[in-house]
Amino acid sequence: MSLFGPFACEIETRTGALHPCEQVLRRTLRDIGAIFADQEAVQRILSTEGDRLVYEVYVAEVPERRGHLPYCTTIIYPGQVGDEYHMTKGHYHKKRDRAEVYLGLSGEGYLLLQNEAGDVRVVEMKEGIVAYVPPGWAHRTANTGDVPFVFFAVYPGDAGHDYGTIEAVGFAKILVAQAGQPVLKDNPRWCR
Ligand code: PAN
Ligand code: ZN
Repeated sequence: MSLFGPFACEIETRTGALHPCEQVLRRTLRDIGAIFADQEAVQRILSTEGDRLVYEVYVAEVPERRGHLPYCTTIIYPGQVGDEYHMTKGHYHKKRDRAEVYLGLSGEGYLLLQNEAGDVRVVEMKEGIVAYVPPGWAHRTANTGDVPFVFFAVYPGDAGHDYGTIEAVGFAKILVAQAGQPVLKDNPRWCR
């Protein structure tokens, strides 16, 4: 079904399910293990517990082209890899001057942002918090709570996604649990 005219979708705010949607992306630890700082923990989990679902994205049926505003929901399941919280891969927009808006729907987490000068910012998120991702800032989210962290995102249709830059250099900071609280630390694997 192609919905190029006006239409509405429904979001189940606890689970993040979006109906109707174009596709559901599922990211498991086996797929995205390389993003975590503690690679021994990744291997230990995979060999003792097996693979696990880290996050899902429900993508609305909106064309990814100029003039449209594609949107999606992201659900990050609670959990840690070593001390580091479950998180998304993170990306820049291919067109660096394209911004994005996130709206927290349920659970709690942090938005981590980093620009190409290596400056890092964090925004704490929960239900009802609207976070702005300005042009030129890479962005990643982490679940710091015990239940799924769900948020809505909307971005310009011609933004594009550049995952390669973050895959290559990572983020300068990581979000880890210390005595049960989220703490921002230098990323030992950051290459710059
Ligand atoms: C978000 C993200 C989503 C998943 O919709 O795409 O949270 O994160 P990754 O794309 O980094 O895997 C967004 O920022 N879109 O532009
Ligand atoms: Zn984005």
